Amino acid sequence: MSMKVSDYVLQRLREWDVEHVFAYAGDGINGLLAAWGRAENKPRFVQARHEEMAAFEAVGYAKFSGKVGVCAATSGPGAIHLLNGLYDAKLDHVPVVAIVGQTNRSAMGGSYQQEVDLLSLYKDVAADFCEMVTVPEQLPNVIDRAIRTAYGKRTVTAVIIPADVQELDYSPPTHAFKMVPSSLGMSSSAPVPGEADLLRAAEVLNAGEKVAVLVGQGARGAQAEVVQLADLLGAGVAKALLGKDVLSDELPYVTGSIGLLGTRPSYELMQDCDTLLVIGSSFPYTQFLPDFGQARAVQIDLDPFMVGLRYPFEVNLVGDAAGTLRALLPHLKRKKHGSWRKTVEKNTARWWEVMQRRAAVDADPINPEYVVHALNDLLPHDVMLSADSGSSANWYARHLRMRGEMRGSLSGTLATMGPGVPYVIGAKFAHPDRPAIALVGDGAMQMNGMAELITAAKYWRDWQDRRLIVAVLNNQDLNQVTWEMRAMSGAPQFLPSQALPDVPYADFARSIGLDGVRVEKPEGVLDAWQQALAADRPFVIDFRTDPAVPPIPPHATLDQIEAATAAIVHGDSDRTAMVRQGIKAKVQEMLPGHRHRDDRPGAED
Ligand SMILES: Cc1ncc(C[n+]2csc(CCOP(=O)(O)OP(=O)(O)O)c2C)c(N)n1
Ligand SMILES: [Mg+2]
Repeated sequence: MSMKVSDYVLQRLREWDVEHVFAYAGDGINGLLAAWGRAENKPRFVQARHEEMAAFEAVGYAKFSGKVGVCAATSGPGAIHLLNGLYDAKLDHVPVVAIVGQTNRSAMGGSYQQEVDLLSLYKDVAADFCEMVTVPEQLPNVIDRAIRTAYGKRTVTAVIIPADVQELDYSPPTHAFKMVPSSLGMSSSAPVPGEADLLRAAEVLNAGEKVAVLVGQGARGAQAEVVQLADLLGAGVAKALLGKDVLSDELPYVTGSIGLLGTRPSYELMQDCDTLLVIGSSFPYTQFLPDFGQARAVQIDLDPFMVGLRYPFEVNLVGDAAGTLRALLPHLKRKKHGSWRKTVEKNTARWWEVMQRRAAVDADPINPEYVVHALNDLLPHDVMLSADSGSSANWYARHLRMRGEMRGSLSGTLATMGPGVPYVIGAKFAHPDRPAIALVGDGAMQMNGMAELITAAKYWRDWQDRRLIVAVLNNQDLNQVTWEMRAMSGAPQFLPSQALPDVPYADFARSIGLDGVRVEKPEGVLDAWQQALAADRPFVIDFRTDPAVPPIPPHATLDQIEAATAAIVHGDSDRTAMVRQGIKAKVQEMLPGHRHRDDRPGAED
């Protein structure tokens, strides 16, 4: 039997070591589905509930494995559904390849059923490589370039294959005019900037006395070098959200997350430094970086497209983080660890005490900060964590202390709701021997998480470590947005848009063969985590949490506090609880150990 185009596509994916394709069926890819049958399901077809989830699973797989994530969907609606997940990959710089079907070539241009102009639709999300295969000889080139480009540019690429082309007999490109041969694989590459640029960077870093470092996901793999540099320069190190797992929070000079969801010591580090080194981060919020003119700054980034923005850097080094730091370190002069380092460490230690106390504040019924904080002592050293967009991202960013080989991620740049559960499913396919925990709001759970529990129920028996824990922060509110409305526009909570129905998430889990509990009192929190961590299958914990616990930003300004007050005056449905909780949380920051309250204007804490 001759090999069809669809057989060859799967063969080429196997040759690239692609082990899973997160996908959903449809007649635009029927040819591929039949080929999967002939190929004994290699690479493995992982069936999501929805194409957006398939894309998120591919993103989660890529984020936690470092390998390319591959997803597939049918033409028209399937391809459209993939988009949000693909944008998540694009914005977080994760390599993902989408393979999508299209109507037959004979129907193109005929306003045919499910005919959507996919080349135009995918033009932006797969801007670096988006091709339609119309004759067999375009393969393997189109697949090879899609994978190489996704890896090389850490982005999304797309391959569109019309249904009838999938059914054609495969014939390779020949040694002839207008044929494009292709070959497999590519080496890793770790570019290092030239000596002159390294010396310019060293001059800036040596001249300063108060060095702040910001690391992002691009610094993964450069831990040892970052620690060495921080030691040499007596620096403090803050972490962008996607780089939260790059450096251990057990290091006393690591100030934790930065930004709106960040920590106070990271905020202070940037406010007070005279020198800034950014490594592998495109953290977008300039207002959380030092004032212009306050600090001399150097950036290290692998991607020339991503350097030189976010801050007026004096030196933009384009290079691999570890390699560049190794070349830079010999040019750096050791600084005494004076009052700067001590202040950073003191601020950080104080922050963790505040977190402890905030978590201990009573709430009605459960303080969500306690739910997340309590995990710190229980987390397995090799856990894979995800947080959804919503208030859980705050608690993930602020409360969880990374250590050991822990990994964690969320939708950093698109900040989309919905990836929490599919990310950990993707992560489990990358590392079936590691436990995974997703922190998910009830809104995100209703949007995507519940459906994707069905996917977990379908596959958990294949995982050596069967622990996939979904913790739902059931506050019956789209809480993050409720707080944003209060803080930014002084609007009271608008119940028709914000209130969510209560759903028995744990019962639902049990009804599909998983396990779970509902927790309604703080006394049950630790038990529930322990039960979930000892479970022999995926486990859902439905934590009834208080929507009145405020995610106070590290830089909360008087304006925002006033706006929140206005909301209360205008009548907020849950204002009594909200005010009570807000005041209690503020009091924690003023307890002993808070002698050094910031008195700079606009730096209200
Ligand atoms: C797809 C998408 N829709 C809407 C938003 C805006 N948004 C951000 S957080 C949030 C609320 C999330 O609510 P929930 O999941 O219940 O978490 P909570 O904040 O209540 O803990 C919303 C609506 C978004 N980021 N992404
Ligand atoms: Mg909620």
